[in-house]
Amino acid sequence: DAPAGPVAADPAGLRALAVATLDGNWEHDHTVPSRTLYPHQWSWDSAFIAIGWAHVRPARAWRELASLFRAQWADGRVPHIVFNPSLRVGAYFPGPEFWASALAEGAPAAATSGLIQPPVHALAAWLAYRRDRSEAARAALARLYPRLVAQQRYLATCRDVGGGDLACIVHPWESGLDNSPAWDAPMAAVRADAAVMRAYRRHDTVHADAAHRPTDLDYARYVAIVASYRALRYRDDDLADRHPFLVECPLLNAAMGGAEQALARIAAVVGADPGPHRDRAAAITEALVRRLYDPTTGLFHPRDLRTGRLVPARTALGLMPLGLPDLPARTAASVIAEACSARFGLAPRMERPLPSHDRTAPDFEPLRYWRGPSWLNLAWLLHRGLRAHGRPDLAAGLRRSMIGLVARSGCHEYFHPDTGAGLGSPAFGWTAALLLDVLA
Ligand code: 9YW
Repeated sequence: DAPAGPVAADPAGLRALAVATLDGNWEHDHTVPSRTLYPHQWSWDSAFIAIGWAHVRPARAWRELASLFRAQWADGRVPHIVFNPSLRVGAYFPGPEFWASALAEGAPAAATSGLIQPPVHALAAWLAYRRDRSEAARAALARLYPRLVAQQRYLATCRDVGGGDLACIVHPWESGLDNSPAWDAPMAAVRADAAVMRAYRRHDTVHADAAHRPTDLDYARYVAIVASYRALRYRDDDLADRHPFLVECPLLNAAMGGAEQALARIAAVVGADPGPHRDRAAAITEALVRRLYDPTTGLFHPRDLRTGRLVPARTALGLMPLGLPDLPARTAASVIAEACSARFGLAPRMERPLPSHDRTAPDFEPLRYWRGPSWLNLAWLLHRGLRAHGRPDLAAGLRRSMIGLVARSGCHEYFHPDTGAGLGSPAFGWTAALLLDVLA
């Protein structure tokens, strides 16, 4: 369904479209990812969205992060969804009644999920501060700092199930890339019956084409994994002995390393010691290379802690550690070479947008969510990595491709990896926010 013409032809028009999208999704103290599909507050969406707000309404960037961290649990976890109590029951599945966070020790007053998402918030706070060095911004940053530190501590302790200085995810939703082919192998071991889903009503398939979304069997497994975690009130002790899904994800750990880099900078502003943050960033980078890099593919891969093996799928997740500036030069070079291969098609003049999965793989699906379509947050993270590793030519190509997607199709949730047509929800928060960042 090609549009009649470009949605916006020049940077000013694009900027106006992005700001209107964010304004439309603003909800008293946070921004919803999408009015239709995702009407509550999502964790990593809020971080990306704060980066966008910092360019146009900086006070909202700080409110966005502050409202999310108000829902932080006593153990430091930042929940992946914070529910808006004023929405009707059933506005989203799985809703607050499904998570039952109130039963868990240390949960906040607000109803939340019990899972996490990639910790890109310290980076967002740092980028927001770089644009807005007002006294109010410094105060907001100082209030956030201990909460960001607690978020990292949670990941580095409660979630280091493998004992190798990396955090594990206990659910595919925690990766942010729900149905990535990266999770197929670990998910296949999760016992679930598609009939489980008859007890629930999925909400996503009402607003989006079911053929673009995870399958009912995926959802049955998602529900089964949450049920296992929820049964012990989201406690993290003995996960190795009892939990059905435990995986070290390259994106989540790259974000955790990047957060320590950002915290070192924030510490210097708020009068704390940057040294321990730098040390932890170095340790996480080293652990990522040691545990998740495969020299035979030249990419990073998730490690399934239930089997001890790397997951063979080559997905865009495997490119994300490029965001770590201290990645050894040879490792960075091989990741960049893979990104430039036919699998991902990165180039100074890109013919097609960056896909979320290897285009040449038999399970590449151009329409289904994280199994092929192009997403602006992954492109944005890779764009940062390319700049950090001295490839402004490739970064410029990726930036042009990101801008071209929105110019052609608007602020969609994701895009067709061949045609660039808009897919998923229209008026999607992080697409608008990250576009504003690359346009600046
Ligand atoms: C769902 C809100 C969230 C994102 C995730 C994305 C999706 C929820 O939407 O998850 O219903 O599938 O996978 O990364 O934070 O935008």
